[in-house]
Amino acid sequence: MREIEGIIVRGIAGFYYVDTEHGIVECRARGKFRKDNITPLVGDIVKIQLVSKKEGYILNILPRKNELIRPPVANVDQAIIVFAIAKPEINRVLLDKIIVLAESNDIEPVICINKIDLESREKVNKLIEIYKKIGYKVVATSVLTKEGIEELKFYLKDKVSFFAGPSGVGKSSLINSIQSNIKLKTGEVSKKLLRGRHTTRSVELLSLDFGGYVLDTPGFTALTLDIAKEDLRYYFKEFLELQRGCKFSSCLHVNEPDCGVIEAVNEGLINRERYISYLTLLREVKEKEKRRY
Ligand SMILES: Nc1nc2c(ncn2[C@@H]2O[C@H](COP(=O)(O)OP(=O)(O)OP(=O)(O)O)[C@@H](O)[C@H]2O)c(=O)[nH]1
Ligand SMILES: [Mg+2]
Ligand SMILES: [Zn+2]
Repeated sequence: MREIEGIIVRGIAGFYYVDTEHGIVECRARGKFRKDNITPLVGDIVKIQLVSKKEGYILNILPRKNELIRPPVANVDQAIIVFAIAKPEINRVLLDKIIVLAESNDIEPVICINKIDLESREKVNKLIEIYKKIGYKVVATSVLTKEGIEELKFYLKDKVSFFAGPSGVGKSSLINSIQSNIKLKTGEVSKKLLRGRHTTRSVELLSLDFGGYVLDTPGFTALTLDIAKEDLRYYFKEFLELQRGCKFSSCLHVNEPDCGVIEAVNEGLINRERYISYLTLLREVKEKEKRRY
């Protein structure tokens, strides 16, 4: 019987659906990795043994590049961090928090500002320039006018990407607009709260015609950062150079004397909102550490 390689795109009740050169193969897990207590994850590259054209079993899981808990997925290359320019209003602290989460998991962030049809180009540009200047990939999109969709496709090509962001920002709508055979459920933004109605649930990698996979995720309201307070500063990319100017190498850039980061904020070299996000997240991380003892 033939052994082939593929990627797990979906798992339900002990069955794993593996995308291979011969199409999707339904597999059970039977390999020695079961003894090691490793559970196959969506995104895992696996060796499978075919027992028929469309059925087989997983023999081996190849080493993972990374592994996320929520959503449970392995080998993610990049996070498409989606926020809307309006409806719902953008939350900059949450945006910066998701960037930190991605960076700390070795996942490249790509920032996608959606619903640009709802605001002036000026407001959109002002926002995206802040992140472009730091060195992030940024794409401004509208599902309505199709602006930016080709650029988004360019970023998705040949990569495993997951879409993250609050509910109602248009993650599922964006994925639908990328490829006509994908028809994810999308929801109306609730008029009362301007909050979406969590329309996305299952963990499934969707295969793109032009190469690559995407994973839709449900929007969230709360996210916890599991990093040490001393490490947070390293995930704000634009601080890296400037914090060498701090008097103390242990400087957390809060109120220490001769702080290169605070100076840079005052000189306009670091965006003030980004610095406020840093302070807010630092407080959050400190609180969390305190509760641990
Ligand atoms: N004006 C405008 N509306 C959009 C755009 N993209 C999505 N929407 C609308 O925003 C609402 C929410 O879209 P969804 O795609 O369901 O949002 P989501 O991020 O997947 O939400 P969850 O699955 O709840 O996390 C829907 O009513 C969409 O039609 C856009 O570019 N412009
Ligand atoms: Mg959705
Ligand atoms: Zn400092």
